[in-house]
Amino acid sequence: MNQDSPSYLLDHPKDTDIIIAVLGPLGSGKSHFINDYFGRTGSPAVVGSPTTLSACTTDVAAYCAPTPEIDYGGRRVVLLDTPGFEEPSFEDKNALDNVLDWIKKYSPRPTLAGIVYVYDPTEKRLRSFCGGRNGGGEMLDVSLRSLLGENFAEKQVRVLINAHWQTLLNSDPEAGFNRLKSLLVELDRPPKQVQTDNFLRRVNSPQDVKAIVDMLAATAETAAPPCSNTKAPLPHLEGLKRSDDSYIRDENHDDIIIMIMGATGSGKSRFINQYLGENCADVGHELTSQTRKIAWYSRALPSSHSLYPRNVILVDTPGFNQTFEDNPEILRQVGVWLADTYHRDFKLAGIVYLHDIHQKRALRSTELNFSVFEKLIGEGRLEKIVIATSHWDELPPESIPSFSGREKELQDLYWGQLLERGVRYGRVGSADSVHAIVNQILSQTATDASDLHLRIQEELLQLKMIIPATDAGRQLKYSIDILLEILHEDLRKVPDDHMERALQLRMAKQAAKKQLKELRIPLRYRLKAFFNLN
Ligand SMILES: Nc1nc2c(ncn2[C@@H]2O[C@H](COP(=O)(O)OP(=O)(O)OP(=O)(O)O)[C@@H](O)[C@H]2O)c(=O)[nH]1
Ligand SMILES: [Mg+2]
Repeated sequence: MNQDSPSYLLDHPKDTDIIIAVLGPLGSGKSHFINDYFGRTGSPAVVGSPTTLSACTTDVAAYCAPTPEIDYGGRRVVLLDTPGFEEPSFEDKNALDNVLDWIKKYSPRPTLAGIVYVYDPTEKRLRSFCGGRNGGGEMLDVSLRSLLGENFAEKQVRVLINAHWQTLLNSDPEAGFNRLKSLLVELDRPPKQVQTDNFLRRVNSPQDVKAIVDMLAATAETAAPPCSNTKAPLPHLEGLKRSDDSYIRDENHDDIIIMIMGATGSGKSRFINQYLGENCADVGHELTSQTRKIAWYSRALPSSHSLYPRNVILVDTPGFNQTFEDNPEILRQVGVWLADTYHRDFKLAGIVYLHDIHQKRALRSTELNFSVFEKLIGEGRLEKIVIATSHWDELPPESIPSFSGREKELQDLYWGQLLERGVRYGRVGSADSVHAIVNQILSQTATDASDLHLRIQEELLQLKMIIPATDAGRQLKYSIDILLEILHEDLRKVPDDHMERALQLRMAKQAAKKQLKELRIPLRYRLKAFFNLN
C-alpha cells in the first residue's frame, strides 16, 4: 500500500457496521474485489494482512473506508479479506474457523450482511467450493449456514465471477458459469430452492463490485448491541417469581442448552435422567405434576466429542395440567426463563417436546400443552425442535402396530404442519433412543451455530408484552375457557345424587376461573398497546 494513503484497516469496530465477508480460493481475486470497491489505486487490501481488531494473530483482515464515503444511514461498510481456500499450508476448515471467530469477536450476536464468494470461472478443476480436500461443497454449505444462519439461501449471498482472469486465460467462462450454477443448486439441496440467478454475478469492472456491495449493504440488518451477561433485569417482567437456581449461570455461557417440554407425565424428567445416566431430576409416579419449577442439569461432553469442552444442559420444565394448578404461573416461569436466557445472550440449541404415546391427542391436558407450545415457539425456524413420543419401551411387541398407527395419525393430523415446517420427529423409551435425540441436536449445533428464537422471546423482549398478552398467554386463556365450558356442561349432567362428583367439578370450575382472572390483560396495558406506547 502507498505509504501516504490513508489506512483502510479497520480500527474500532462498531455495532452498526455492515460486515461483508469476501471468501474464495487462494488467488481468486478477493483482495482485488476489495480494492475495486474502495476504488484506490493504492490497493488497501493485501492478502494475509493482519487485522488490527485485536492483538491475536489472524489471517482475516478487515477494511473500511477511512472517511465515511459510503453512507448507509451513518453505517460503515466493512469488507473482510479472508484466508484463501486451497492454501497448501492451511486447512480450509481453519480458514473458515478464522472467519467465524473473527466475526464472533466483532460482536457476540454478529449479523453478517452477506458473503461474497469470489470464484474464477476459468478454474479448470471447479471440483467444489472451498477446496476438495475437506469435503468441498459440503464444507462451504456448513460454513454458510453457520455464518448466516439456516436461512442463508434467503440472505444475500453472492458468488462472483471475476473477469480479470477471463481475459488473462483464454478459456470458456460461460461453461465455468454454468458449472458454478449447478454447484450452487447442489449446495442448497431441496426442499429449499435457491434462486441461482440471484446468487451469481459477473464482475467486469469496479462498478459491478460497487453494485454488489451496495445491494448487500442495503438489506443489512442492524447488529444487536454487544452482549453482557450482567444485563439489567427486564423491567416489564419484574415482579414475576424468579427462583434463582432455575436460571442458567453466566459461567455456562457457551453450553449447549436443550429445553425439554411436554405435558405432565410425558417423561421429561425421565428423559433427562436417562441422558445423564443418573437420577437427578424428580420423576413422578402420581397423577399430579411432579416438576413444579424449571430446573437444569449439566453434563460435560467427552473430550472425543467435536463440541468438547462444552457442556450439555438439559432444562426440565413443568407441564400444564388440567387440574388448573398454577397454569399461568407455569407459563410465566417458562416465558420469563426463555426471555431471560435470550436477554443474556445464551443460545438455545434445541427443544424436545415429549408426548406420551399412550395418550390420544384429544386428552385435555395434552391438547392444552401442545396448543400453548405451538404458540410459544411461533413461526420461526423449527429445525431445532424435536417432537418425540415416549413410553415405546413399555409396549408389548404385539401392540406396536396399533401404536404405530396412532403415531401416524398424530403426525398427519396434529403435528403435520410443524413437521412440514422442519420440526423433527423421534421415538423414545430406552436410554439409547434418548441419546440419539440429544445427539441429533448436538450434531445440528455443530453445523449450525445460529440459535433458536421463539415467538415468546420476541414478544417479551422486543415487543415488551406482558405474559397474558403473548400468543401463548392468549392460547392458554382460550384453552382454559374451553375447559371451563366443558366442566360447566359436565356439571349440568351430573345426577343429583352424585354429590361428590358435583363438588369436584365445582372446585375445578372455581380453579379455572381463578386462572382466567390471572390471564386477564389489564385495561391499562390494552390502552397502552392500542396507542402503541409499549
Ligand atoms: N417405561 C417408560 N416410562 C416412562 C417413559 N416416560 C415417562 N415414563 C414414566 O412416566 C412417569 C412420569 O414421568 P416423568 O418423567 O416424571 O414425567 P414428566 O414429564 O417429568 O412429568 P411432570 O414433571 O409431572 O411434568 C414416570 O413413572 C416415568 O417413569 C418412557 O418413555 N418409558
Ligand atoms: Mg418432571
